[in-house]
Amino acid sequence: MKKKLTQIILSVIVSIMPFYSLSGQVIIPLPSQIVSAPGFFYFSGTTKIGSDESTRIPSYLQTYLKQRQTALNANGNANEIIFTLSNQGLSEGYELKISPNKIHVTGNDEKGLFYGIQSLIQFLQHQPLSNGSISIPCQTITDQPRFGYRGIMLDAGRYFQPVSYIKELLDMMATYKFNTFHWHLTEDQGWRVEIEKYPKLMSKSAWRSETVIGHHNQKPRVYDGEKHGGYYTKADIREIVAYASERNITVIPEIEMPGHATAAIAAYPELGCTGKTLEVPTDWGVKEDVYCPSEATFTFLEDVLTEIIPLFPSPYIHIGGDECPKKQWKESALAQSVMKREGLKDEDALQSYFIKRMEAFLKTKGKKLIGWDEILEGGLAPDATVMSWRGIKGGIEAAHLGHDVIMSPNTFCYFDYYQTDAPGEPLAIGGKLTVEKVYSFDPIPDELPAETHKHILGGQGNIWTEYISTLPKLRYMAYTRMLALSEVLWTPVAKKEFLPFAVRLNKHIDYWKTKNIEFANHLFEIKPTLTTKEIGLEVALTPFVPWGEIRYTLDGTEPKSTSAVYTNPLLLTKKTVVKTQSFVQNQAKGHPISIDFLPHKGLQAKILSKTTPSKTYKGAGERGLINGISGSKTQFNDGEWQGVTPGEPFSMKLSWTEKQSIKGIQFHAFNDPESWIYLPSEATIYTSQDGTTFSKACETKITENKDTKTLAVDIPCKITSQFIEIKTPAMGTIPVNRPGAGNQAWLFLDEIRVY
Ligand code: TNX
Repeated sequence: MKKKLTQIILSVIVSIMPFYSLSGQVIIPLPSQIVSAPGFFYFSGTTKIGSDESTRIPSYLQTYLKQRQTALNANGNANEIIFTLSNQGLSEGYELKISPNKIHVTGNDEKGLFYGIQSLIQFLQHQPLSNGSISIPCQTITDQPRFGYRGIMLDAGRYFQPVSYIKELLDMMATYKFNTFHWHLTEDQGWRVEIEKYPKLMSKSAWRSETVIGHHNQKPRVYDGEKHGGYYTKADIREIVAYASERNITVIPEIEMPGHATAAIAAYPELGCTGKTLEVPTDWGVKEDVYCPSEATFTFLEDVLTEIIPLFPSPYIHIGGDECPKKQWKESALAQSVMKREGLKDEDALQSYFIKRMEAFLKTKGKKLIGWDEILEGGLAPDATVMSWRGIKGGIEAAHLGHDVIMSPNTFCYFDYYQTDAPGEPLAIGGKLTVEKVYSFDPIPDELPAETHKHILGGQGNIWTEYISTLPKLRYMAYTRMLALSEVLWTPVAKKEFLPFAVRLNKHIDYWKTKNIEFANHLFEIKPTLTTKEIGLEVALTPFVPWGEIRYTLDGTEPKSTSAVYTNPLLLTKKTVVKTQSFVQNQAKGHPISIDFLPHKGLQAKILSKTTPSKTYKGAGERGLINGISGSKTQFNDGEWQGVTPGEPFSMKLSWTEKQSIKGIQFHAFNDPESWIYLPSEATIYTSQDGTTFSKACETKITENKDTKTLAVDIPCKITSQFIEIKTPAMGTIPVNRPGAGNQAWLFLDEIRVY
């Protein structure tokens, strides 16, 4: 009900003032508490910017505030902004008291003061300017973060980013109150940090001869023929760390081990298990060349960390630990002898031994270890902090074990995924993660008992860069979702509400555009809800955010400002293409979307039983597999595809009120080994006289087809029956040499057409 009301109020407000904020609220992340008061503070050229002795405000902020005044009224009100430190209250918290004559920013500590100023700056950026002054509505903001760890990770390994790009990212992070920059400095495709003891890391590992163009899965592969690389000198690193520190951001370096290490092994083959000469990889994916657990490797890594540690004041060092294929360890006499020597039962235990040794080393240097959730496999190092990326499972397990956790699940925090299914998006690694989904993230999952909550330090958004090689693309992929995550990590859960956030977000996106920083904006997209009715399919259209109106066509043409305005759900009874788009004041916004409805016998069937899909990939609901709409040809998390929980067979039983004469069944299966999704080996149709006892009617074997992302499986089957069942067996484990080897494969199904 509350949501409904907000929606109505919002649509009224936004239809009058389409792009303005709600009651003056402009700040992202939304503060914990705002108490409005009458009147305005007018910021102008005559506003006095003061500070009492006890405070320390970074000089660049003082400069910013002064600069902001230069274009403003030189004869404005005599008012002032003052800053103080209170030395009480939660760290990073602040109070911003805005009255007609004075703005008083009080920081609970220097960090709090910094964030108070960030909020003030947002007012100066987003409040309207009139008569040469910026009017800020009077109010008292009392604010503090929900989590102490608010991170963004940048992958410098896949592409080297110049220092200036990183500074922009750090500026954005500071504006939106992130306090940790996780810097992924080593990868298969490039080593990015100067280590004096090992010069070949800079001369060889930091460079690759060329890079694959387009998506890694595309065959045949095409390469750009251009040498790519670079590394940060120690001076660069000191510069970044200092720049970050001035913005209340701690930099955590990541030196990956034992996997994702091909670039280093290419320079020093003795670090690998095979001794083979390698080149720095020019394509993506998980590589088999990993560090061998030899003493030479440990010496190398300890030497590297010994040079790294003095550069980074952070209490943590990230050692990676993810995606380490064990094939070479299985085949290596040395690795096997270490296992024997240490009494380790398998290669997972060997990885655990590896990480524990590194943790012990880091401890001698006064540093704590963080690793990706694979470090749970084979046993966690005693004081390790776990960064949960394969969903939240690893985080939950680690918190139960009493370890600290940073939640960074790919399902909510991967900014390299697509942001929409709409066509026209720049190339991304795959998947789909909308800004709304990021916003819905809660780093403390319901299933975690209260006493373990203290172990969830916070969350982190990850910018993996296989497909992000330029600054404009980084902005497009990361910034919009980063703002959503900022609110997840800062704002109290009870205050989080997507629509009001979206209104503020749109304003911020528009503001940055004026500074030539282009964010992605999918806020004008339309979400269809499909409901099967007795005589067809009902299509309800909801705008992502209720701005302007939705227009549509049913004749396959693109919607125009004169096309029909959508008011009520559409009932489709025959093959139809619905095309629809948002319009604000007759201007088309966002992208058009298209719904292709193709009816079949399944639409009128009753579902007798059906395997419950996985919680994460529910598809389009109970009838989603027989709703006349096929899933996307390129993305499995488009809301149509259903993921079957790994390890379970799939079955769906349908019945009709009378016998049907059926010629066959066709269904789609997704095929994306990079994402651990495989085709089923076979599919079988059963029929029944009574809906209880089913017997086999037809079956088909499916052979793997590596080149298509989706496969339409056709099972011709002439039957006359009132009841049918379609079944596929449980999927097996992922073979070695494939991403996710050893895990159970996923099956993704969509439209099961009964014809
Ligand atoms: C998995 S997340 C990886 C990265 C890739 C990323 C792409 C993690 C610890 N490993 O190496 O870049 O997926 O989304």
